[in-house]
Amino acid sequence: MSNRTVPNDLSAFWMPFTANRQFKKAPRMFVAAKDMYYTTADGRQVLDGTAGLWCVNAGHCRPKIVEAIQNQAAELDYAPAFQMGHPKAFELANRIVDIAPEGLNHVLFTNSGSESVETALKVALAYQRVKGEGARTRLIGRERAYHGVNFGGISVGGIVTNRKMFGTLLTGVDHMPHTHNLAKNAFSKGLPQHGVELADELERIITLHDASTIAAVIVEPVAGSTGVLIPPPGYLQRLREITKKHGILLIFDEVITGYGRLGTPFGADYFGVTPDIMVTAKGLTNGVIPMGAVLVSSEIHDAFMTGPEHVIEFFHGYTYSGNPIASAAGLATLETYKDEGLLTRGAELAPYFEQALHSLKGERHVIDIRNIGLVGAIELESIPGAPTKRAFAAFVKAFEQGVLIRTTGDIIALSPPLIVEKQQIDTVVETLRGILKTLE
Ligand code: PXG
Ligand code: PLP
Repeated sequence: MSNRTVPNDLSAFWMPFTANRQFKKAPRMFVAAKDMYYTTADGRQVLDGTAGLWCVNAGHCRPKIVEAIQNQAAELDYAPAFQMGHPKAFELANRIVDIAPEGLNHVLFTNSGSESVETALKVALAYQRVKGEGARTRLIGRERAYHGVNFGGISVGGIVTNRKMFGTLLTGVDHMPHTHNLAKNAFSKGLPQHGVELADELERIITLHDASTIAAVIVEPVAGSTGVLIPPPGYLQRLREITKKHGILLIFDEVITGYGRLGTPFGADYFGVTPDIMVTAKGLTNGVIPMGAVLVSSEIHDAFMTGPEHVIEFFHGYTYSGNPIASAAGLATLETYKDEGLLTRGAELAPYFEQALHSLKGERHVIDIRNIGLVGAIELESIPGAPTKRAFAAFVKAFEQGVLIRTTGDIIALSPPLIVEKQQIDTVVETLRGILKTLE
């Protein structure tokens, strides 16, 4: 009994990726949301410049999604995920395949991007083994990559703060270089021109280990969490050619780039490159109910469907894989995207968004501006000896002035819901312009 808390005590919840002591001294709380706006605990409206955490692509509290969740909770709350089914999980898998790049025909459900990454890596390793290529155990990621926070994901990931505390991670992992090059590519509009040759680093790694030891390569088509790193033209095509030539699977982690963020249904569509496995989450359910989906090619799926029919083909899954309420939320989300053309709306708005963002060139501390689809980044020069502080100060000021942005290091990232209007893009940019003039 001695550890009972008072109702509004903030200490029990150890918050994720948050400076807990700083936050709890001056909490920032949302209590409601509608469409493009949050409402704070003190009754202010805050324009959502980040779609929550890159996930609320259709905007907040959309009626169809709310209703689908309410109805599903009252009709079938939970069904066992193993050796049992319910119709909506199958229906949702079909709807995802309908909008996915040609050839990605099968779906495994998870509860997050992190779980989707683990699932994809395990499918890749197991696939090589069922094909009689069990020596292919190596996984190749990339510097500065974010693939969630579980052990596989941080092993192939490349963000040092997310890795260094956690021991030896997975063995047999190598990393390609990231594609960020401020010296050559600063203030590029859309894809930066320099750096396609960085894809050839994969050939170097293959020469070092031999292709016969490598199972898969995983990359984000556009690296999001690390601060929006956009690949040069031809880079992903070249990764596709190299992986194909060597029998290595290519995994796209589309947790951020999926479901319309780049102005196309998936990043694969934007770049015209189809991977063997595609990792998704976030926008699948508009962020409302945790859910992820991993798409795999028929070739991969069919390789498992051999052996006796009573034997489980793939020993993997979660208590909540294809959960009924998550499935209902996913179906209503995909319907909302379709009804409102949201999977391609980003392409119409991208030129306006690009122009608005790049109008901040020349403001104090700004050393780069990047954009693709409805993703933008403004990189600030760090305060010497105090990285992250300048951008974080901008984040707090923006929140106080009614705009939600996201920062990582000294990079401001923007990814508004895909329902954003031009005048709301202006509000975000003009608020930032004012703040940049006042930053230390
Ligand atoms: N892969 C990628 C490419 C991601 O961006 C994950 C996996 C993990 O998903 P979950 O659902 O386990 O968080 C992500 C998540 C940010 C930010 O502000 C980015 C993510 C999550 C939270 C914050 O950059 N990306
Ligand atoms: N830990 C224990 C003790 C479990 O029984 C289970 C699932 O049955 C798990 C972890 C995994 O949980 P989930 O399926 O929700 O990922």
